[in-house]
Formats: sequence, structure tokens, C-alpha cells
Amino acid sequence: MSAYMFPEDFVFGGATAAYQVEGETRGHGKGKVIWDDFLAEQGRFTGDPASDFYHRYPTDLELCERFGINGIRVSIAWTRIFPEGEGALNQEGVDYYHELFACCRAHGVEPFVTLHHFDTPDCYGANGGFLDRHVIDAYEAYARFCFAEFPEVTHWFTFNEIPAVAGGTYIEGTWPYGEKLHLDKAAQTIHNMMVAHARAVVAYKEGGYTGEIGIVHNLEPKYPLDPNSLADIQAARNEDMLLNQFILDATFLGSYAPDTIACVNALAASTGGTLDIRDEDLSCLTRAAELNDCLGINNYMCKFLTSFEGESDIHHNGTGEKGTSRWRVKGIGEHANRPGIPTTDWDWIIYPEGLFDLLMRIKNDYPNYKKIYITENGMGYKDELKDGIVDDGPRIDYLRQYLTWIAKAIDGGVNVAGYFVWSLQDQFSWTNGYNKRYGLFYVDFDSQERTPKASAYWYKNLAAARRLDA
Ligand code: BGP
Repeated sequence: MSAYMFPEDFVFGGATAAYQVEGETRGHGKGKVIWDDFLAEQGRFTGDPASDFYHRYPTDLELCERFGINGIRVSIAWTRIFPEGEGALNQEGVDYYHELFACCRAHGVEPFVTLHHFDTPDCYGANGGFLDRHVIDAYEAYARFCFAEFPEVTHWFTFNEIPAVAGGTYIEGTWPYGEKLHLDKAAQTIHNMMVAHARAVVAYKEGGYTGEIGIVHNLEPKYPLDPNSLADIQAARNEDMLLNQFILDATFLGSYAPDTIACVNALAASTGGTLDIRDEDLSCLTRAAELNDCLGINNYMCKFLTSFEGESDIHHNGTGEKGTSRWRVKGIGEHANRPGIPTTDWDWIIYPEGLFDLLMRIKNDYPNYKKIYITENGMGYKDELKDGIVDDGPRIDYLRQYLTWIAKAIDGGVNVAGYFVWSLQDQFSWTNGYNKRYGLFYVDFDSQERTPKASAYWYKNLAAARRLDA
């Protein structure tokens, strides 16, 4: 058995996102987001009541304090501030976030605030969201407003998971206004959102604010299913270029390396499109590349790829019926799994050493990264509350394994400053609803009562000792 110590000022946090916890999706002056009608039309579930965080954040922050959780990821809902994305302000929304941040501080819980976590204003959805360059301007104006209005926030993230937005909308087509298999639109969305990120970072620094600002990327290592197969190596490389290297280059190089852009251009061309990358975009990306204070990494799994040249076919497992996922995309490859590697009921591959590989790659390939937070990691599980107890042993096991590999990366010289369990409490899941639970705290979605799970007690001990025995 080995023991790992985490640094003294390490953040042991829990993560949330506005739409997944707040509820009140149309209450208190909030404007519509792209998910509202989309979910209502599907009729499976909606973002109400979620975890009723709009009213119950004091309870959740009290739980954080009791369980030694000293950081929380929250996001601002853009349409609580500007119901139409721009123009008229909703003062009630502004007041709400001031009160939330004050309550965080009162409980000794540092707020890490994301400006956009999937909840694009609905008024921009029909025009393709960030494909429309006007939305870049609107986002920058919203970001500037927040920086000036909320000086009490000293940890900002511009976006959550740009590739997930692009992939959900334009590859898998499971997101609002989505269309399947448009690699060109997916790549363009990634680029445009990276430009919006860069504009916000430059605005923050030009504004003279002294907090830190960065971006949260969902990064998954992509491995060839057969490491000796050139075709599988190419498949893994295709997906890695589009969903990992493209954003990492934009973030830390401020431009696209020749092999990155060649590969992404070829993928875009395979679905009939060309990318619009302007000089002004690249000069803004270049300026921002040295200004990022930190990188947030969301990581849950890895992917193994094998080559695929047939007709594309994607099926999203949004029910937890194990073994039902299919992901085969002509031009990229097919998702598979190596024998013996465990998966969750939603077919997410549990491969903690992948996170180590990822952290070492950032350190080696992008040495200007400065600081990393693991902003999301956790296990979706069908928890059951029995006699007042939630025994989520598999989740504890998952968290222990991932944290062990994070600790090994810290020992290997990677500057990881904090970790946020996804999720703090059970929440609404975008394409899965309410039976995919991730929380340290169980939420009864009828009564909204919270019950600490076994994992909450385990995490409390870890945070108190800062020591992991594995
Ligand atoms: C990340 C998102 C979160 C959260 C999490 C779990 O991609 O940032 O918002 O939802 O994944 O995903 P899911 O809810 O699909 O299981």
C-alpha cells in the first residue's frame, strides 16, 4: 500500500452547474435557454425541479462546510442576468448570484464560477448558437458585465466543455437544435467558442482584475484499440485531434499546429465543409494563450478506437442500459473497449491511468499551462436510499482510483491545485434525467431532502487528512 499526500492548500471541492441544480428554469425573470423547449418536447424529463439549488443553496453550503468541502463549482445562468442574451438586465438574477457568493464565503467555501455551462440563450439556438459570430460578441459583453459586477469572484472559467457542446450538437445530434454527423459544424463551433474564450480572457486582464481566469475542457485520452494496428492508431489520432488537440492548441499555443489544422480541415471536408478561421481570431487566441491562469479538466473516462469505414451510426445510451452505446463515425473511427476494462451502466470506460497520461501530456506538450484543477470527475450510478443510508461503494472505489493517479501526476511534477467531485449533490443530467446520480449527497427529488452518501464521509476524511492510502 502507498500513501499520497495532497498539498496543503489543495481544494477539495464539489461541482454543480446552474441548469442542473437551480430549478426555477423560467422563474424570477429568467429567460429561455436552448434546453427548455427541447426537453419539454421530448417529454422525458426537464430541468425543473433539479436540486432546487435556487432556494436550497444555504443547505448545500452548510453541508459543504460540515464535510470539509472547501470549494464549489457553480455557473452563472446567462439568461438569469440577460434574459434575451443581451439588452435588458434582470436585477433579480444579479442579486441572486451576489447572495449565493456571499453565502459560499460565509461557509468557507470558495466559489469557482463558470460563465457558460451548456445553457446558451434560446434566442441564439435557431441560428446555430456559436456558429453565428454575433454570439461571440454577445458572450464577450456578458462576460465583461459579470467581471465588473461580481468583484467578489476571484476564480473564473469562461466555458465548460466546448467539445461537448460541439459534439452533442453537431456530431451526436442529441442536443438542442442538433444535427448528426456534421464534423465541419462541430469544428467551427469549437473554434468560434475558443475565440469567445480568448476575448473574455483578454477583457479580464485588460480590466485589471486580479483574480484568476481559465477554461474547463473535457479531455479524454484516445487510445488505439490494438496498439499495433496502424489503422486503429489513425482512428485514435483523428478523434484526439478534433476533440483534444484542437482546443489545447487554441488554448495554449494560441494557434493551430500544422498537423492539428491539417487533420481538422480534412475531417471538416469529409462532411462537406470548410473552416472560417480569421486573422483577427488567431491574434486574439495568441494574446490569450499567455494570459490563462489555469486549466480545468473534466475527465470521467477514456476512449479506445478502432478503424471504421462503413456508414456512420451513433446511439447514445441515455438510460443506463449497459452495452447499448454505439459510436461509429466514418472518417474518425469506432468506439470499442479492451477486454477486462470496467464500464459504468452508461458504458463509460473506467480507466483512471488515462487521467495520469493526460496530465503528463499537458505538462510536456503545453508547458505554459501554469495550473490545473480537476474540475469534474465522478461516477454516474443508480444509487438507492435504504433505511436512511446510501452505500455507494463503487463510487468510492472509482474516486479513490482516479485520485490516486492524480496524486501520481502531482508527484510527477504536474501542478494540480484542486479537485471537484462531479457532483456535489445529485442533479439533473442533460441527456439522462434523474436516474443517473453522481452526488456526494443524495437528493430525494420529491421532498428535496439531502442525505450524505457513504462517499461523502469518505471524502470528508480524505479532505481532513489530505492523505490517500491506495
Ligand atoms: C460533463 C458536464 C456536466 C455533467 C457531467 C456528467 O460533461 O460538464 O454538466 O453532466 O458531464 O455527464 P452526464 O450528466 O451526461 O452523465
